[in-house]
Amino acid sequence: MGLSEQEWQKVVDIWGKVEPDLSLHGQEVIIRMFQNHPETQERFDKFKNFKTLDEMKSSEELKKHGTTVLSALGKILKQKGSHEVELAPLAQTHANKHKIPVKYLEFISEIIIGVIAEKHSAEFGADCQEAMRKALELFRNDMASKYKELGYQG
Ligand code: CUS
Repeated sequence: MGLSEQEWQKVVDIWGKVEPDLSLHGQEVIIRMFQNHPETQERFDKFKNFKTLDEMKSSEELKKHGTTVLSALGKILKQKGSHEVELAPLAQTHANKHKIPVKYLEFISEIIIGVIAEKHSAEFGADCQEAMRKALELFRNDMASKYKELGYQG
């Protein structure tokens, strides 16, 4: 389950390629998420009425949300697994307020990997993808245990 130091380094390095363009990556992730898994869109009052791709693309709010999601995730990844302090408040709001099940975190993890693979194919080889997959799995597992502590079955 844990990642080696080399694996963490791969995760942190690729994140360094994502960060300069966080809002563009974030927008892409959220749009793809809503298109591939429309049920996730329903969770967000401010987004659930979007019907067309154009509507999604031109929404500053959606772009902002994408940035929020990826910056939260970036903070966590950079902790290389020692993310208790960063993760706890996130689990709290996602269990109690947003009600985002672990399944959706699984969806979004795969989409993030897909978006990075597309935009940074040269730097995001199989070993690097594997490291990122493991890091996101760890994140989800820890979110899931926090959810349970908080009484949210997720
Ligand atoms: O916002 C937030 O914060 C979250 C993230 C994390 C936890 C990482 N989210 Cu938002 C999530 C999701 C979305 O957005 C969409 C879909 C699904 C999920």
